[in-house]
Amino acid sequence: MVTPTLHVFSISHYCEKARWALDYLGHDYVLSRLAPGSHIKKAKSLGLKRGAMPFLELPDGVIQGSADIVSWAETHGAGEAQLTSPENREACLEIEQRLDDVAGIHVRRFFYSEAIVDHPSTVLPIFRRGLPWLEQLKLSLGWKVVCRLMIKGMDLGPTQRQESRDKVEGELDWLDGLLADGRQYLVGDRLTRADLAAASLLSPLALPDEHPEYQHIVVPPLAQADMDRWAERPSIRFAKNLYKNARHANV
Ligand SMILES: N[C@@H](CCC(=O)N[C@@H](CS)C(=O)NCC(=O)O)C(=O)O
Repeated sequence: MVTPTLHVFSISHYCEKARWALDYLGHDYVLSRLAPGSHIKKAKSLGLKRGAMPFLELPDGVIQGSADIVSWAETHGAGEAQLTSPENREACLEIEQRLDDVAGIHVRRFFYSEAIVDHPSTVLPIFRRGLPWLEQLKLSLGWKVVCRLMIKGMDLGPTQRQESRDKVEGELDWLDGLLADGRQYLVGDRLTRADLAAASLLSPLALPDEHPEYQHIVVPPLAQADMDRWAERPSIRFAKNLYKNARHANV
């Protein structure tokens, strides 16, 4: 049997969600870190219309998008572990979808609106992490262009930073509200994909020690000040705890 390949950007929290699900459910897979630009070529070579990462290359096709990869990981699980039950699946998917559509997008825009716009050289090392040396070289030479495309593609800037910061705060309020009754997991009494989604998509704010890629990430000063303010919020503590208890890094 051919081992699946998970194609990722090292920095991407959506990629981390898919990777965590594969790890948690005991899948054997090859991790392929790609550089921005090369990811589009790879996606096209696999017959995908868009480059959006992550995608999982299988012997008989390709699955794009973290939620669909988590679903594949669930139905093809190697062991006993599960990330939903028939009873809670709908509730988990609803929470995950909201996290994907709001927190995921605005955490990223909040971070990049400062990091890529004002401190682009600090972001290059994490994108270069684990790439073959020739890819590292090409990425370093093309970094200015990549940053320009990211600024345009994700609509980054100081006003946008503030807008996304407000959205992030709103989503932290929502999660804090869910956690206010002292529950250990977002849905039911066992870890589910809703928890994985929350923890991975908040990981750029929580920076858990167990994150497989963020050990040397550089946080720009405005983001750091917000993250210091948010550090004791239940949602951020929840993300950190989940990493500590359920993320066994596969670096
Ligand atoms: N909802 C999607 C979001 C995927 C996404 O936005 N991926 C970004 C990286 S964080 C990407 O690959 N952007 C580059 C592109 O689309 O070409 C998922 O959960 O996988």
